Amino acid sequence: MPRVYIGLGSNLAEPVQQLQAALAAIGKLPRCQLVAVSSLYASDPLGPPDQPRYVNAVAALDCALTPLELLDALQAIEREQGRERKAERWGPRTLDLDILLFGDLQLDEERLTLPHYHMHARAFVLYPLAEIAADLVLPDGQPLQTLLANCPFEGLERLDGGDRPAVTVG
Ligand code: A4P
Ligand code: MG
Repeated sequence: MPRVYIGLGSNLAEPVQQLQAALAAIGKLPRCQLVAVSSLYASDPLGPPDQPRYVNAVAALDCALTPLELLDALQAIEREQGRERKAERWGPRTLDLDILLFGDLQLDEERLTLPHYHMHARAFVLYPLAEIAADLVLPDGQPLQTLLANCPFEGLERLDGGDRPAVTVG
């Protein structure tokens, strides 16, 4: 089964609880096995600044669904948790579930781009990901540690008070 990484984000209506509810729902997806979850991180909003801070995390899943089946299932969870899609780009949301990586798959389709198009430079994705997959290499051959070395731990706060994941390169 391919190893899949999902980025979770919320900045409305009790974000920590939103992420916990989403993780419980992801844990019940058919033909999938939840294998790891990072700490939760508070993060400064990327996009319009007049919105609350986000809570972000990354989960690892072994998944026998097709990528589009998984996207449908994740969007159903978003809807279930009151996600509204508004015109404003990168505006506040109760829950955002992004498929960051689906094994080594590289895809550029209307509904799905893999790896997720913005993951390479976002601290709120890379640091939680490094907690659960420090040795990961992206499908294009880039080690996660190289991306981390170029992405400052800025505007991020680990909510369990633990140390940030170590960067071993750079
Ligand atoms: N889509 C394409 N590829 C994917 C993928 N790999 N995973 C399509 C999930 N969806 C994918 O997404 C729009 C469409 O992208 C989907 O219908 C799907 O077919 P959306 O969730 O409706 O909209 P969005 O999330 O607002 O758009 P976008 O561009 O994906 O935004 P991002 O990149 O998700 O950024 N700041 C902080 N601190 N933390 C955050 O989590 N998140 C965002 C949203 C902005 N600022 C943030 C955070
Ligand atoms: Mg999204």
